[in-house]
Amino acid sequence: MPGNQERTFIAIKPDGVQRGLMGEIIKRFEQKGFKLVAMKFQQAPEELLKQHYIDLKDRPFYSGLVKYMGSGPVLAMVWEGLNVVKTGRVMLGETNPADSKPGTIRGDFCIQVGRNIIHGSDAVASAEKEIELWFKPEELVAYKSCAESWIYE
Ligand code: DAT
Ligand code: MG
Repeated sequence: MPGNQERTFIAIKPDGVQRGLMGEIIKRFEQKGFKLVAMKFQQAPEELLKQHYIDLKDRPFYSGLVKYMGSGPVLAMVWEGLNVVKTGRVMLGETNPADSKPGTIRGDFCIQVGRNIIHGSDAVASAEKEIELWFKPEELVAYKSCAESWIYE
């Protein structure tokens, strides 16, 4: 049962928001059976975005990436469930949409790596760091899902 409480940080980037894909993306995580724990719609401050992508600070696309992420509001979310970090990445597709299979979010809805509409944590440890960066502890909502025993055996 504790494995069912793994959490990942998912963010719909400014292009995903502007293109009206929030509902579609939330729907996929909901229908899969994952549980929404937190959600925040915001114009993210530059400092937060720089910190979020700090591991990429030496890459040539870093400043463009931070600018793109700050070019409009983002929808930050925390989703919970068994293997949600890994499965979430599978649902997203590859970093480059050109390599993403149809049926994945990036495979279905975008074309270029610099406009790939969604972020998802790549490991349990980075998920923990990202959740802490984007949310205060009291913004994570504890509740029991009535579907739980129909999703997990
Ligand atoms: P992911 O978002 O799949 O975890 P990442 O962490 O390696 O990928 O990179 C973060 C974001 O940076 C990625 O979603 C899009 C952008 N990016 C990555 N590689 C890029 C590249 N070669 N050119 C332009 N943008 C890139
Ligand atoms: Mg990444």
